[in-house]
Amino acid sequence: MSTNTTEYQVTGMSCGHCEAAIRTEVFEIPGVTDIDVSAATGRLAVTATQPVEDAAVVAAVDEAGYTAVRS
Ligand SMILES: [Cu+2]
Repeated sequence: MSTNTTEYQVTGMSCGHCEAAIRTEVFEIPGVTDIDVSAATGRLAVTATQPVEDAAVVAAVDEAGYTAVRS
């Protein structure tokens, strides 16, 4: 099974709670199997079984209260 990983830069995160909020929202996107997110660097990597729309990730991060930009 092939996977697709896309990376984003997130602004506004400050702690583990922020990371958890983003994980919760992004995991709701169909096909997402792994999320690597760091409040320290702002990096968000989303791995999925199928290509994920950037807009879906941006919307999920927005739902959590932060802003993501494809990097
Ligand atoms: Cu926080």
